[in-house]
Amino acid sequence: MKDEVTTRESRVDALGGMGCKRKRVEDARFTQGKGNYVDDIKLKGMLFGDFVRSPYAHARIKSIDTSAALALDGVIAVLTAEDLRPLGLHWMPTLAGDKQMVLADGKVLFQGQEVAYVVAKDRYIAADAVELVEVDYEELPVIVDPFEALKSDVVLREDLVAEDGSLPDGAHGPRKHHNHIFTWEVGEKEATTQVLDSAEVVAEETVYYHRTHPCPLETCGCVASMDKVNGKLTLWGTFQAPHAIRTVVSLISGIEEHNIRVISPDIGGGFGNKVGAYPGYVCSVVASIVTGVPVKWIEDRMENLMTTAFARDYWMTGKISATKEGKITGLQCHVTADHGGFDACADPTKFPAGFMNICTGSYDIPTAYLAVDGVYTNKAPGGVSYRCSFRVTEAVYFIERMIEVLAIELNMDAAELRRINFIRKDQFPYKAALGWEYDSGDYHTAWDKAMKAVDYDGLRAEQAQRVEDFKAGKTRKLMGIGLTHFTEIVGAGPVKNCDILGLGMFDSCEIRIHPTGSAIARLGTISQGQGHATTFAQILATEIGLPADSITIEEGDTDTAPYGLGTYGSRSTPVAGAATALAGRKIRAKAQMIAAYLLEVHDDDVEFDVDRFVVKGAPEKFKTMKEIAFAAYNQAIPGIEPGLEAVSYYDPPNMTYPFGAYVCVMDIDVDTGEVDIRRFYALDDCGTRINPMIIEGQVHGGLTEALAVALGQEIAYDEMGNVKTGTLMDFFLPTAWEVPNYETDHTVTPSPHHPIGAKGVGESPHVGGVPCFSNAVNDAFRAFGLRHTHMPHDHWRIWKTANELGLHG
Ligand code: PCD
Repeated sequence: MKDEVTTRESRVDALGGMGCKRKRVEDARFTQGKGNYVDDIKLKGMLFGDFVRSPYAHARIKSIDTSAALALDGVIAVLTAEDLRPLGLHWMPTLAGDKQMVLADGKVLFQGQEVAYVVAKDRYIAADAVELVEVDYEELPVIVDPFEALKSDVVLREDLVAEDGSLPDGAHGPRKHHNHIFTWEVGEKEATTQVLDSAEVVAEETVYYHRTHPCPLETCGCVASMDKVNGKLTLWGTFQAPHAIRTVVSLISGIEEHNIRVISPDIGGGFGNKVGAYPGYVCSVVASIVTGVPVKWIEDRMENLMTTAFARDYWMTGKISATKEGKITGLQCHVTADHGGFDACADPTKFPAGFMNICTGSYDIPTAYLAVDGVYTNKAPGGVSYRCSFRVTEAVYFIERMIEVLAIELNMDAAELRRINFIRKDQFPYKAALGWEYDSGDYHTAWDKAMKAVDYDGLRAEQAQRVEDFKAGKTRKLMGIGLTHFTEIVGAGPVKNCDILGLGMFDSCEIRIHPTGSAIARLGTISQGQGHATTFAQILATEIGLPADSITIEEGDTDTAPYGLGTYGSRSTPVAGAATALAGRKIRAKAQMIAAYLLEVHDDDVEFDVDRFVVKGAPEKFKTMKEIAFAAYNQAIPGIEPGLEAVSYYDPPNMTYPFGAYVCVMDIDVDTGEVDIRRFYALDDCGTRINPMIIEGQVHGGLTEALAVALGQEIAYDEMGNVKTGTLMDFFLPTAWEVPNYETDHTVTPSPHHPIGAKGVGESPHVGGVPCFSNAVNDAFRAFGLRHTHMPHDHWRIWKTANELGLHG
């Protein structure tokens, strides 16, 4: 028999399970233009929506005249807040417990805000009609600086001030000023102050993480189709959380949830941009309900950059203390968080500043205190976790800059300072001063491996020589060595801590095995390019012993997929990946009973072996999973239901804490401000690795977005609130030209609580990459007296730094 001569190893290989570099199954369609994106959806009689947007950042709306637009041939309707008011849909709830105007209700609060929604027969007519809507604005004073906002008499959110002038509490407690949103405090204030006051060495710095924006290739959009005959609404859209969108649409429209079907088809990148709900979705749904035909809305690039959810915009002022020998004793951080016109941050409810309280980083810091003040300004709302788990990138940038500044203060090597403060392997699970319990880590091993790989001492010697040469006039190029050791926190859940709009952050997987031994598994998450169809099949192949190639993974259709909270915050592997493994184990448990019956032994006398159950002690007696699958459908087995299906809803006991050690080596031309990245070494530890090739791709992508953010990508405003970087001419999107060669490496420290030991990885390279690039730029100037300079480090800013340090002679 063929099976008897097949080795165990070759049976493992044939599955294409965990740990192998399985080729991405989705790429067959993506690379041949066969993907099915929202804008590919074309329905009979479909109409198109487009927005009239405010040219002003702060203005009162005195009147809107839609008559000329309505008179244009092909225009079906023009919606304003007045039309939505009777339905109660002129405002909508945000993910952060605030509310946001769907269409301008009396005033506008940021440039590009939605004022009216034109519905027309095609996109071009809609765009022409937008030009014909006449809006009479009265300009109001504009506030773009959050510190100014907290002092100003100008009230941005008149809806949040009571008639007697008092300030009602916000979603996160009392407010200090009419432009203040919340204060969030974690840790021990008094104790930290005491530690800082009595410390031998204290370093202090203000670190600004500039406002930027995720820039997926595909912008946001949707197609709403109300079928008035059977009362069903179908909504296709670029949603990172389709089930949550279904629930929200049901709650705000009153349509029962079973009558709403939300479909996320292929998505051209998400990066956090597609987590929240936008006015375009609400207006398209209303327009379809009113007209009875499908309505499509797709943003253009400028609309995407200027109006959908921003990222970062955190002013972080910190103090870090240490002994003379460099042992860190305390950390304090105050953040002024610019949230724009509405608080629409996509964070779990209890965390108004996301997971900013991971800001003690990879270090054993006994005492810490964090306070965050959220502030309204005349900028676009949002606050998404652009390739990071809810403000983790801000937290890591903060601590990794503070470590560098402390190293300067101590006159110490920054690599050594890190090494003596890392949480030790034997301290895990480690309870951090700001509340989190890190599941596992081995930072020293990773760090030493990184230092060795790049020949750290050699690099420092070369750098010292370069400084000499520069001073001697032999070169105009400085050398920077950027170091970062980051710890991430990904995989929200636990339901007890984390919910979005009251929806607990669990996730799910449902598996059906077909009689011939192939399968379909559906998940509550949704891939935006990460390769879920490839990797989740690998998890299952290993768990249930059927080849990955025989397993279809389906996500994104709420009519068929089990409820889940979606894909962002690198939560798919930690949460849905765990659900997948556990659903697989349920399948295996039933398969075991079937196998025992077929082999005429007791359940406990068979054991799982790669792709089969064998009788213990008699390996020649076995039933393959394929045979068992067939038996599940064709045998009447006493006491066992026919069929082979399982579902698992997984509420993780804790988050997972991936980490990594990165080194960047760059040359900086002092006269032009240009940087040349000579080397970038990235060691990632994401626990058990499902697909090393996909991980490498994730690291390349995350590092490239890190390079973008650190070296130029920014949403900048002038003092009038005009967005200065609203096109790809001004907004930096790196191409092959700017991207260096990345060297990837890894260690494996499994998560102790995850069923397969895996942690997330998709965001790590971004979270670790941003401080690493930034530290390299700062480090290049350390020998010339620089402590800290703000990102983004574009050529002009670098030139300016060099100039301010007197390096231009
Ligand atoms: N993995 C493996 N292993 C491990 C882990 C992981 O293999 N250990 C793989 C998985 O399976 C997948 C990936 O890797 O496939 C990823 O994963 P994760 O980490 O879990 O994540 P997810 O959840 O899936 O996803 C998410 C992420 C995010 S978050 C982001 S931004 C980004 C990243 O993802 N995005 C994106 N990546 C990416 N890619 C692409 N292509 N696209 C996109 O869009 Mo947020 O929060 O949203 O901001």
